[in-house]
Amino acid sequence: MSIAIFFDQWSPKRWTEALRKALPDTTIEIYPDITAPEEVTFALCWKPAEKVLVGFPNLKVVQSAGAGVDHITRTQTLSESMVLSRIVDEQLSEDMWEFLLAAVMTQLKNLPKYVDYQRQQTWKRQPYRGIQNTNIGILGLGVLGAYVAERFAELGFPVAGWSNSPKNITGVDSHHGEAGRQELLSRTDMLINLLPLTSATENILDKNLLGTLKKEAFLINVGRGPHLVEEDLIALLDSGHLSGTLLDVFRQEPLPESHPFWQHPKIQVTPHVASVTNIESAVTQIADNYMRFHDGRPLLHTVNIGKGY
Ligand code: NDP
Ligand code: OXD
Repeated sequence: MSIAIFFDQWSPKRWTEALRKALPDTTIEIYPDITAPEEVTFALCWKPAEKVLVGFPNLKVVQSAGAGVDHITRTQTLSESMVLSRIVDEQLSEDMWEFLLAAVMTQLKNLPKYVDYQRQQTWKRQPYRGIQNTNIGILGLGVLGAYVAERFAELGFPVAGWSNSPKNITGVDSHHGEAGRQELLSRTDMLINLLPLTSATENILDKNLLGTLKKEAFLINVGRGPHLVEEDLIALLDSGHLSGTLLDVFRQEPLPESHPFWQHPKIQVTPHVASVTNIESAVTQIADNYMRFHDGRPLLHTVNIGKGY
């Protein structure tokens, strides 16, 4: 039994050191330097190369190094007998909350606009919004969405959320289904996308959905790049529908130099930093999951492979 690490974009160095410390008796290798592929039973992945896992006939557990699993489900063929697991970490929820709070408050008080005005030496007041009259809509009320929804509600924002199944979250209006989504969108001033990327949610942020929002609404996408139909967003922004958007995730990361998002006056770009996995706490979870697998106990934070999240 051994663990193999498949990281196509992140450096595996600190992860490998931490994992070797946590599991000193376990063989841990980094792809492509795997000495015995048939010994690999547990794969730790972040954006693994397309179909790379087929070369490991005895693989039983595929562990995402982050909260999302789309980088695995969209590139690998997982058998029904495999277990897919992900990171769920309180600090990840807290960091997401802090990022979204900063994004929303900055927007409410027009701070990006004043940065532009300063560059033009323009003294001009803008009308601003307060917390009580800013409706927040959140797509996805899972571990992250539910957490941030409750925090926004505690601050006094009117908050509504949308998920597959109804939720009971203090201070949050729960919606589900097509009609529920329409109702949420038509009232929303700030739309936050925290859905996982699955076949059901790909391209969900299109002209129909975004067009249902109020004219002055603002979009924050911290889910995944392929949720968004980029041409639809640009067309809506250019036509004066939507006041702007903050995008943290993209179809191609890093965002290519020539991409129109970089220069668009209504688009703010952040480099996939809304909430970054903490290596130490992630490795503690991963080592725990490995020992659970080793001892035949149920794993933590497993994902329904059929549903894709
Ligand atoms: P969860 O799996 O815990 O939650 C997913 C939520 O989405 C659930 O409420 C689920 O509904 C809902 N959902 C899924 N599919 C649909 C659908 N078709 N229609 C309506 N609702 C749906 O995920 P997390 O909250 O942990 O994470 C969400 C995503 O955030 C991750 O997948 C990742 O893409 C992104 N992320 C981004 C980061 C960043 O830095 N930008 C950092 C970490 C994560 P139900 O509860 O009813 O099943
Ligand atoms: C994650 C992410 O899924 O960083 O953890 O986006």
